Amino acid sequence: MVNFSLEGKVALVTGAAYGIGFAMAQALAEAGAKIAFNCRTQANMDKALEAYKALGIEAKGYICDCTDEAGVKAMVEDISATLGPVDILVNNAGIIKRIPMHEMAAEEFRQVVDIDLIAPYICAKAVLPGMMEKRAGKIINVCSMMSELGRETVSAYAAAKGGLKMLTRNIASEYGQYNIQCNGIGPGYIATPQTAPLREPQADGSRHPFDSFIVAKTPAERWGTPEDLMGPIVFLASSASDFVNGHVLYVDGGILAYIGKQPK
Ligand code: NAP
Ligand code: GCO
Repeated sequence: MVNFSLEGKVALVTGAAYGIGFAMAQALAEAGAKIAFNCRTQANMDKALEAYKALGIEAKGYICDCTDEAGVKAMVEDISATLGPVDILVNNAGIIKRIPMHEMAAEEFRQVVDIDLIAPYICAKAVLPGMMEKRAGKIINVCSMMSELGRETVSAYAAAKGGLKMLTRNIASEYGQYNIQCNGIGPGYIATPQTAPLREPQADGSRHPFDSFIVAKTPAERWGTPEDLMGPIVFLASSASDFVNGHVLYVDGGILAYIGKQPK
């Protein structure tokens, strides 16, 4: 029988105070996993803990910047000591800076790569020893349309998310022998705080041009919601996907398959 249950598993979802990470953590909890998550501010932590509690989820929260290798190591050690070794890591934490590349300071480019690519490496490195010892583990990296496509102003983000796709494939290649599966999940355009600037109504009340552009580029003719990621993440975190490795599961309403709505 296909098993989607996560009973007895410990999941760490990075950046899961809100947005896509919160929804994925909720899904993993509903499938039976114990949840740990991190974010960078006490204010977001407090709000997140309230939100998890309202859903009946006893999430364990950590104030930890995913780029801080010592902090991540300490967080993973504390999770192991209190909840148990991490069975499932979802590298969700991420930022974007929308700046034309020729105007982007190298420091800004580095910050995006640091959080969106180096931090997933840091977090994966922290959980791998425990997974190798157990000879079982799931690492899921949150990729993007920009793992496959480019667009104006997101050079650093696309470089990082493209790199994250290849890091996913490399972890899968190097650690598959330990029964560790590493896959990516690639959301399309999802309505969260990260994309709010792309959906804000114009001063005259009309739709943001990018909002209309994305709806025209999506066969489903809508933006995705964080809830659209809940089923796919349970699949990738469960034994139902034990022979799926190095794959990026795109959850995009069909954007990558579609040339875009023809002008009328
Ligand atoms: P979001 O609403 O901006 O949330 C990002 C989360 O990451 C927040 O919880 C934030 O918490 C946390 N975070 C950021 N930097 C961090 C760091 N250095 N250490 C720890 N936590 C950090 O973004 P989202 O839309 O939910 O996106 C989540 C992930 O999905 C990101 O990797 C994003 O690139 C990816 N994605 C988003 C979309 C989309 O359309 N929304 C599509 C494809 C992929 P704090 O600020 O409190 O630390
Ligand atoms: C952008 C958006 C996208 C989404 C997502 C698409 O500015 O183009 O923020 O990058 O966040 O990554 O999959």
